[in-house]
Amino acid sequence: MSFSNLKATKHLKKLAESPFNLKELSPERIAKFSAHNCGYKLLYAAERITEEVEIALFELANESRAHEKMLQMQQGAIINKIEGYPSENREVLHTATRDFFENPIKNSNSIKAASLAHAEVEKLKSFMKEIDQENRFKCLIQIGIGGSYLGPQAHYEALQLFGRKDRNVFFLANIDPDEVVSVLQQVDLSETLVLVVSKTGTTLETSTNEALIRDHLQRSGLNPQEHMVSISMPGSPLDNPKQFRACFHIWDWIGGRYSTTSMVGAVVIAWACGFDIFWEFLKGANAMDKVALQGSSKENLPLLAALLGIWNRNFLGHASLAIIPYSQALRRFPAHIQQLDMESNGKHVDQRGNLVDFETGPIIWGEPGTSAQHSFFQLLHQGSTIVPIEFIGFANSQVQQDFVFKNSSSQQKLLANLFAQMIALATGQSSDNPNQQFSGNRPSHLILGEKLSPFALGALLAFYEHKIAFQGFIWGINSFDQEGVQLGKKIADKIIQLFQKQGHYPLAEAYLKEL
Ligand code: G6Q
Repeated sequence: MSFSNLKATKHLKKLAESPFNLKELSPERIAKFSAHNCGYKLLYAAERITEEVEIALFELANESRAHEKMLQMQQGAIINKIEGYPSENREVLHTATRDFFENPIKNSNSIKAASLAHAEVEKLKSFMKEIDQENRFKCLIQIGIGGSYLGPQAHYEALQLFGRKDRNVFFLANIDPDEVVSVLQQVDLSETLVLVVSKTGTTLETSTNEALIRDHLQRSGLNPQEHMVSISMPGSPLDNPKQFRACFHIWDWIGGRYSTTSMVGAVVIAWACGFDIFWEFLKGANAMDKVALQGSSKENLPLLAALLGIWNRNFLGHASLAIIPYSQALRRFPAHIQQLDMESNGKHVDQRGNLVDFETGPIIWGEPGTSAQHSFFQLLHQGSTIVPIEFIGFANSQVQQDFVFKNSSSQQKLLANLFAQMIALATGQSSDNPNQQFSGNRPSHLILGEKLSPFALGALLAFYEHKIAFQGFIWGINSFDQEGVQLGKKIADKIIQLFQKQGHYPLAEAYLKEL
């Protein structure tokens, strides 16, 4: 049954006519609307819900069989499909890339996938030993775009403080020639390892940048094969040991944006931070995968977050969602979640190909706090559009080296600001001066951890992956394809051909004439 026709949807619509007034925020409410699991607390008293809404949201999850679909996903059912139409028709098994710890999922598809993924991890371990013994490479350039860039970059940066100080990482994603120049200016190619990451091995930006770097290596008198490593699907143009000193694999059952825990993110993290850090990161992701299977209760944190998001999107009508980590290490995390969410749930048909008659994924964006407070928070407090916020915070700093100034530490100041924002947005302020009035009732919640360890980062990544998947299950859409990016690519290919034919800047008119 479609999302719009579910009994719980109708009930929630009624309840949304009088959402909770956040000006009544109280300590009891904060205690009541909180849940914890896997080292995280989800504090959601500043969402406009009541107990009745919470119960109805879980009814929605049950009616749409969200929990059952999560189990099917992790067991390797073919869920990346649109019934009755040509579609990717694949399993969605990114969880298998870390399912080698306690109680692995038992199903032939997932067991097979996990054993393939585990073999790659073992291969990585030996490769890292070899590279460490050589002690030659001081820089690494990761060439790749989209899912082969955003997740690896966000998570490498989040773990950078645990990394080796003598190793520098650069990412080359864009096809903009200035980016190539900028990276080349910062590295000595003779000391550089180059990872070429492309699941398909055919992406225009990545193939172009690979060719440019290969050419520079050759022109510097170096042997590209000694410097380059590939990560792609078996049989792809990059899966070629004659051209790469090592070829790591991913498979079509791992979506690009869900590939951070596969070799796509593994090689750079293990090289920069050490294999053990990467292993802990995987363990954290796996622990949250298990939480997502825990059933339909608030301890299932990704499901709870999915439901809160649906409340804001479908029942309170908020079109946008800001992700604000109070952690500088997570500076690129919102960009990764932006792709993860918008490419997964920015869909207009359901899994049977019918146009949906309800809203799907919101517009996702964000930057770290407190910097964001000095930028766009004005609009969040007093603008004419209400933007719900997901805050991310940690009780302790990442490396526990804090600084006391004026009787409080920097970490305390950071957290104080986070809590202050949540309270100000929720409760607002009345004033005789209209310009200093804050309407309040601007919803948010907080996912709060102890410290951003590699384990906690893995758990946070999986928390978002599963939150997004749960929303897709409840909406009945396919969160795992990305047809929406194809049309622009096709047109760009034709315009490139026009460049080749005409040798000068082709106007849009020239393209439109050829149509
Ligand atoms: C992610 C998308 C997309 C993809 C890039 C790069 O889910 O599919 O962002 O990751 O287009 O693709 P390749 O890894 O195949 O180069």
